[in-house]
Amino acid sequence: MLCSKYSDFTKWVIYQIYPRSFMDSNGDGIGDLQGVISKLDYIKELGANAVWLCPCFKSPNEDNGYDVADYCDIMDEFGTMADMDQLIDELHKRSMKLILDLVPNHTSTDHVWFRESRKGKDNPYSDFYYWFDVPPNDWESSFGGSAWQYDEMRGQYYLHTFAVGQADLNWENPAVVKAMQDVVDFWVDKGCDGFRIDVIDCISKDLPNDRNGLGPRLHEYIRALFGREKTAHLFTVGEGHTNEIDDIVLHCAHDRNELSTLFIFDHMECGRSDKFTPKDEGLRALRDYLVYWQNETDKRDLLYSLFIENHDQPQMISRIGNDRELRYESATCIATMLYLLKGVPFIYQGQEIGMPAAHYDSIDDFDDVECLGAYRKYRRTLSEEEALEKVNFGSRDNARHPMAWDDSKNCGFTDDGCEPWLINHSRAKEINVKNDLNSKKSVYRFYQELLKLRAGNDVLRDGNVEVISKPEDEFFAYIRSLNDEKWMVICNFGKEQVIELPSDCEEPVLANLERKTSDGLYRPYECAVAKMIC
Ligand code: ISL
Ligand code: CA
Repeated sequence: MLCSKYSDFTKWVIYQIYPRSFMDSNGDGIGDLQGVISKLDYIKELGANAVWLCPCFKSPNEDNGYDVADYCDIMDEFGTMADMDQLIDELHKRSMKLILDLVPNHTSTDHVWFRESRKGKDNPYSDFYYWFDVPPNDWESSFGGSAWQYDEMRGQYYLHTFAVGQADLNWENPAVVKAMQDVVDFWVDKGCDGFRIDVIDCISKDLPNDRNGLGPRLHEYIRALFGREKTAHLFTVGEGHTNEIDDIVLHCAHDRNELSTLFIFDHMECGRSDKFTPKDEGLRALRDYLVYWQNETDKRDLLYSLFIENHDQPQMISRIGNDRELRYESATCIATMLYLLKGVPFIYQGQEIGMPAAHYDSIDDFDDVECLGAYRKYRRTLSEEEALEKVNFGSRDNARHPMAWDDSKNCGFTDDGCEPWLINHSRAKEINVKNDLNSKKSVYRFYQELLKLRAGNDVLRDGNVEVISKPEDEFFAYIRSLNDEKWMVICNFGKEQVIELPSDCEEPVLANLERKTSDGLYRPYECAVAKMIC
């Protein structure tokens, strides 16, 4: 049996960085690796001990790095391999881990594999991609339009599940499997500690048949990457799109030698009826998903990924919380709800200062390839104003604006004299790291306390979870227990109310508002964590 890989991962706290938007070190308006290095202490002091970097490999940036042109080289704008070596070194010096973003489903059409492949049917790369004389099905690209693109040079169609510049690799070809193993090994040799794997469940396809769930050889391919002696120690989190527990077991059960964990996405639908349409619901919706998945993963001893934000999602706080008057309360209450459950925490850049969604008045202020496609579609039936509302609500740009470090013109992300690659966050002057740290209601400091508590407390990390609030309650209360020790976590939703708890607790060691245990009144989004008197 290859892995003892699961036991320690609940001690990891992973901070996700979108490098393009995190910190610019050289005044060209684009975040870079030196920028990341300059902020490692900020991340460590928050309480994270691992960094997941979104793709930082050579890329023409049709989809911000998810179109990789060379997996073993660094994107020009982000720096050099020397910068990456230094970053790995600086992380390890701080006892922090590095998780890279592996994109195995597709390459950029600028990748040398594709450039060779399109030349004809008889070169070593000719079968690296899916080529057909006529599209064998009517699949649509996730970003709109047909998923099949005619290539003049080759005189055939190739598959692109995402943008036209992202050609799907043909994993049926053993040379593709080998090439991707080499990529993984290259980074493991450099000291990379784990991978987030982009759209992992897309890599096996059943062509020319229609898409019918997970491809037939998926597990074989995952094991080819991560079930080997060389890779068994890695932390691996797959970006999957299944919500079926049986599929998740097949990916993540201990004896499968596949992945450490999988992002499960259904709770990300909280507060919306589709990607671009809001739905009026609050923290209760999130609680229901969390309770369900805690039960399911616990029963099967699977590692659950605790996350509510990433670079593809408009901020959760704006959908289910109050991101105006009660922004601090909402942000800290949601964090408490989530991160004291069982699993491995992920924090997306800006979440730790309670950054909400942004808002703009012109489509010219948007960049995200997905939302521009959606805008064009909406404009066929909606007014400009209505279509803009849709895009403001659902655009992935929400999570991709430059990180707001202070309240200067370019919010400390880049020199004030230059243009950031994407417009500054519309609320950056008000909400930024500097203002947050100066505030009595600092979301960052609350996160610090929360993560410190979790780090030093086996019960809150690994203990059993017992939910004591009822489904109809407008609050969430759960007990974590291990051996004879018990801790209570109480999170009130949007309304003020008296919450009667079944047993006695000591004074809370963590709360987002000042409170006493004797007082049963909870204000909106108030939360508290206390040791129980057993
Ligand atoms: O972003 C989404 C919804 O808005 C998702 O459907 C997303 O497209 C899907 O989760 C795949 O995402 C990943 O691969 C894409 C890339 O654009 C995303 O940034 C990445 O997270 C293609 O590589
Ligand atoms: Ca730069």
